[in-house]
Amino acid sequence: MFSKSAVCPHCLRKLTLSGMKFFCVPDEDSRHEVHLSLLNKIKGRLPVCKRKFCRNNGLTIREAVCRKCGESLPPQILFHDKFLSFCAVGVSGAGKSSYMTTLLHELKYSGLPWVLQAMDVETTRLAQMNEQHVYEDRQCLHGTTAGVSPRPQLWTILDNSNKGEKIPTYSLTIYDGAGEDCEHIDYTPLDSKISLYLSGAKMLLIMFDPLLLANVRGEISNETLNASMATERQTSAPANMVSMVNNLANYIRRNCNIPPGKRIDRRAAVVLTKIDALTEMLNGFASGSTILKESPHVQSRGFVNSDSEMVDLEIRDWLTRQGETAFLGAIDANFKDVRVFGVSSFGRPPDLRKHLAKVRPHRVLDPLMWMLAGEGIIPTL
Ligand SMILES: Nc1nc2c(ncn2[C@@H]2O[C@H](COP(=O)(O)OP(=O)(O)OP(=O)(O)O)[C@@H](O)[C@H]2O)c(=O)[nH]1
Ligand SMILES: [Mg+2]
Ligand SMILES: [Zn+2]
Ligand SMILES: [Zn+2]
Repeated sequence: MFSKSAVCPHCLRKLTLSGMKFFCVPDEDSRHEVHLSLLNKIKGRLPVCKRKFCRNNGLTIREAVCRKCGESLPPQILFHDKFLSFCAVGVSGAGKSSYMTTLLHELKYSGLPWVLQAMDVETTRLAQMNEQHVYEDRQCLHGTTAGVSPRPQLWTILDNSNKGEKIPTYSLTIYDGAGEDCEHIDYTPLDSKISLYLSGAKMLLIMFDPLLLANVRGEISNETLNASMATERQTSAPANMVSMVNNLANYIRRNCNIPPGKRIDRRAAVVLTKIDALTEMLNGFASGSTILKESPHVQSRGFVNSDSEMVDLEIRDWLTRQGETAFLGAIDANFKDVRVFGVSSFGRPPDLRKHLAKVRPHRVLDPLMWMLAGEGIIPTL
């Protein structure tokens, strides 16, 4: 039976069986629509091709489009138990796409009792390309194309931890756009899709690049700095994170009809990226800090709240020492449910030729575990 809470990942409207149009695609050049039978509707099942002489005759259809927005959808999306989604925001070069790449890799190989599957070919293609780039060619990614709406990346998580007969499945949608588009969020008419993703995602990942802070730039070597910045776009004018957070919040308020004085009722994970580069700093994190330790969540099979609260505190303290109280003020004033995280996607800075050493991600799963705990999928310990 399909889920009552399904949403279209493209237009974020509620999705039902009758809200989809189904197609049988026997070969590349031909496709024909297949209608739902009354029995399909009653039983909540996908239709089957009944056309005589069609080579797919008798097979369940595998292509569909959303009737509301016309975008194509994997029909199996309807049959998930939970719908999770997050949207990454942050200036260009903050490390969003690198983070997504290592996050997915860790999800696959971390030893969690989960199986991760792409739901459509585009998600598979992008993931394979990024994975090849980072893990095999050991290269940094290119900047995400600006000015076009990013395709939502559609994943299924099969939860094998449940020993019952039915394996729970979760749909995980990832929106990773171009930083350039986030930077102008409040004053250029944005692609209407990006705005939808921002207002519709269950959790926002606000990615914060510490290498943009004047204090940090003064303390770490030029080598590390140059290797850890997106050369094409990022080296000039460090963007102001405070105004970005405020603009983002105003934007969500407007789109979701939240009055200015009210905090936004949405999970916001503030993620400090590239923390590997900060180990050079004298004024960095003290040795023995929790943030530098191995993350405990995966091993504990749950979200260890005390660990996460400690990391949150350590980063807030660090940001305060860098004089960034305005940024902390901005996130706390705008979002009700905020937690600060620190991650390193690569584990150490790339070399000057942008070549990566063996990739050893640090704490990249933490923000996701926080979201899963909030959804009741894993326990909070
Ligand atoms: N030291 C260090 N550098 C990183 C890390 N992750 C990313 N970088 C650097 O940051 C650059 C930009 O990373 P991306 O992931 O492409 O950034 P993005 O936020 O997706 O950028 P846009 O797509 O332009 O919005 C990379 O080329 C690396 O040089 C990290 O974990 N450590
Ligand atoms: Mg990107
Ligand atoms: Zn739709
Ligand atoms: Zn057919």
